[in-house]
Amino acid sequence: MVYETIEDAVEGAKNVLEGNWTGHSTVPAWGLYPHQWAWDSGLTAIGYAHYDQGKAESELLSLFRGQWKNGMLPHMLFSKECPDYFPGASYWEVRRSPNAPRDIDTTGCVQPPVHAIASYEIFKDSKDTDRARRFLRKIYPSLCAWHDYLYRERDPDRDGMIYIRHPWESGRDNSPVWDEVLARPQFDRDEIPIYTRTDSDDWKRDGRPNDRHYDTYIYLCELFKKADYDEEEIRENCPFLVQDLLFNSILVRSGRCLAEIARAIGADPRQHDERADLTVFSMRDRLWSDSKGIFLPYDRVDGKMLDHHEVGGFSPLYGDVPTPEQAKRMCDLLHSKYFCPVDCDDCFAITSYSRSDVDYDPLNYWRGPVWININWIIARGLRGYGYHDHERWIVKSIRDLPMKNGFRERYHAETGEPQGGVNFSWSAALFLDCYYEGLFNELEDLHPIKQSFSG
Ligand code: 2M8
Repeated sequence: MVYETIEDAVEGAKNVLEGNWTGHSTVPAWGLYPHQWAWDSGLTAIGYAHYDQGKAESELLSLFRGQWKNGMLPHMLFSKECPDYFPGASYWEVRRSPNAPRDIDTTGCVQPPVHAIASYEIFKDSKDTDRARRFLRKIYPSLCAWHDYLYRERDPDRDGMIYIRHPWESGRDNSPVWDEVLARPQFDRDEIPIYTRTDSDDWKRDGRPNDRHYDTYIYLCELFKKADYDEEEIRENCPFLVQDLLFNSILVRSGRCLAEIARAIGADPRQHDERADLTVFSMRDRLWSDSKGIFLPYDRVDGKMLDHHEVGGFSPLYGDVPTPEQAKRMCDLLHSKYFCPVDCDDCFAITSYSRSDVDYDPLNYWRGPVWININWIIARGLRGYGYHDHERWIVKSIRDLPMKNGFRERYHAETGEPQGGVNFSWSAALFLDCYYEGLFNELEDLHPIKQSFSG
């Protein structure tokens, strides 16, 4: 055990965040991730919101310094202290776009839009409501511009479902769900620049994306650069355009929070709710697979669903997208040998990919391991549908995995062994969120849930 008591672990989680604090924001983990990442910052702010409103606000406000003129919130803001990171500021050449900020270096793609959710959590958790309202007034226009960008530039069909154009935008970089789309671009090695990976020199040992996938990530970035980051041109040429479930589900939940924020500051909430309604309608109508009992992402280039049992398929619970009947079927599948160890006797929560699939790999990044942030998202979704026992099993893992192994980036899906980045911010922050929400107090009478899904 790394932490003997909950109090020690709470202290430990705060120390992790303190250690990763740069003075205005928090890095995901030193070493592997020494810059500011957009959805990491949003999730980290949710942890700070419970005990340090100043840091929570600063985390988000400092992130929005990188917002582009067209509203795009880039997936990373680069610190000048770590110039050796690849692909770093000099690689992205974002100033090819007139929209990129001049005084701060960023990437040219995005990440799941958790930021209105985080802003609203800061308001809800605040003991100083006047201050929190001032914060909301300050950040509201930036949040609106961010959502406007997504609905304007990433939803050419105007059906409320936005596309992502790079696996990095999904937050689940090397999930097997992207494999067939990543295999699509045929290019020679000399079509992309010579580069050295800084994330790993042995991807197998470190459980990172393989070299071919990394080359394809860079190939896609080259395409963005050639288009000078013009979205219309990118859309015409990009072989990776996917309506992703996690991204759109978070967008719905964020849209609802944006509506709440508008209400709290006397602005008009209607557009936010209408957009969220449209996204929900389209996802339910177009992305549900009745045969699989789960939602599936849509590949806009080939015009078909990406047929996988992948953890993103459950994220619509978080956006309140499924009907109660759909939610029931998802829940049965969630609590089956595919995603969760039988009977939850020693549950390590939801794996990132189905355990019965040939591409499942409990050691490799988004191809199997358990992630705290995804489990937190699904647990919140389950709560909304009244699946309290299922939620509690997940919360138990969010408590037990770090107490046993420390606040790590991810955990082995079957043994709970820690993997990847050490002292990882969102694992610490979301542990703190569950603690302060009192969720760890509700775990005493936890019984195995009978599986109703035979698979
Ligand atoms: C991972 O992504 C970065 C690239 O953005 C990487 O692999 O180097 C993902 O897990 C992503 O979801 C996360 O935001 C980032 C930082 O924690 O790391």
